[in-house]
Order: sequence, then structure tokens, then C-alpha cells
Amino acid sequence: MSANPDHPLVGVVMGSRSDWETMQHAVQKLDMLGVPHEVRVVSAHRTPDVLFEYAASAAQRGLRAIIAGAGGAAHLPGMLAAKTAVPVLGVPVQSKALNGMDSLLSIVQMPAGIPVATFAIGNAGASNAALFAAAMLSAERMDIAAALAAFRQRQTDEVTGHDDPRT
Ligand code: RP5
Repeated sequence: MSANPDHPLVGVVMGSRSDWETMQHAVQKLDMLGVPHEVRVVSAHRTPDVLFEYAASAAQRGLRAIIAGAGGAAHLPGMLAAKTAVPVLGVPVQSKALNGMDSLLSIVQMPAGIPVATFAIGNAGASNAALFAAAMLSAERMDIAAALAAFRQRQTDEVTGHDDPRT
């Protein structure tokens, strides 16, 4: 566990400011669960040196997971994973040209040896990446474990409390 409970444990990065519409859903979940995080635009294509520095310093800065969203030829998650052992959770952003299939396949089809945990295309993937990161941190942060359990219970209650779809 980190000495300072407020320093970022999760990095949320994205290839472009245009990815924020999707990646804000990850940040909303981290906020809701009280997971300390940071948010950056880091482009594999436009700022490769920033990408390398971000990944190379991630572990020593205390990051326990990196949620990386990118669209199109989505190299960002794989390149981050190549430069750090901190787990990388990849979010395929829904591209205009190919509806995110390009993003998904770019992220999920990593050759054996450098894993990227890959989530669904778009908003659902961004939300679930954050929930997954919170689950990863739950063993060492009981406050995050409790917040995650409470969220899941609320979600269950919303279904069971409104289980007649006609009302
Ligand atoms: C990728 O290219 C980004 O992740 C983004 O999804 C896509 C388009 O970027 P912009 O042209 O909108 O900046 O690198």
C-alpha cells in the first residue's frame, strides 16, 4: 500500500483529447469509488517520448494500474505495457470510420509475452476498466473494497426493486 493514501494509484491516459468523451466514464467510476487517480493525454503517435517517460516512471510513482484508451490504430495500451510491468487495462475507443473494431483488434491482439487486459468498445469498456482497477486494489484498500461492494449492491437493488418492466 502507498504511504500517502491520496497519491494516484491509477493512471487514466488517452491518445487524444477527443477520447475524453469515452474515458470520462472511467474517471467518473474512480471518483465514485474513491480511487486516487491522475488523468493525462499521452499519444503513441504524436508524443512517443512522453509515452515512454510515463510508462518508465509509472511503477516508481506508485501507480498500480494504467487505464489506457485509444482509437483507430490504437498502439497506446500495448506500447505502455511494453515499457512497464504495471498492469495496463486497454479501452478501445469507438472510432468513426470502423465503429471501434479497429481499436478493439489493435488492443486485444497482443502477441504472447506483453499482456494488455482489453475491455469492451466505448463507454462500457471505460466504466468496466475502472471497476476492474478498483477490484485489483480491493485486497489492500478496504475503503475501495467497501465502495465497490456498495456500488454492486446498489446496482442489484435497482434491478430487483424495478423487476416489472411494465412499470
Ligand atoms: C488516436 O487517434 C486517439 O486515441 C483517438 O481515438 C484517435 C483520433 O484522434 P484525434 O484525431 O481525434 O486527435 O490516437
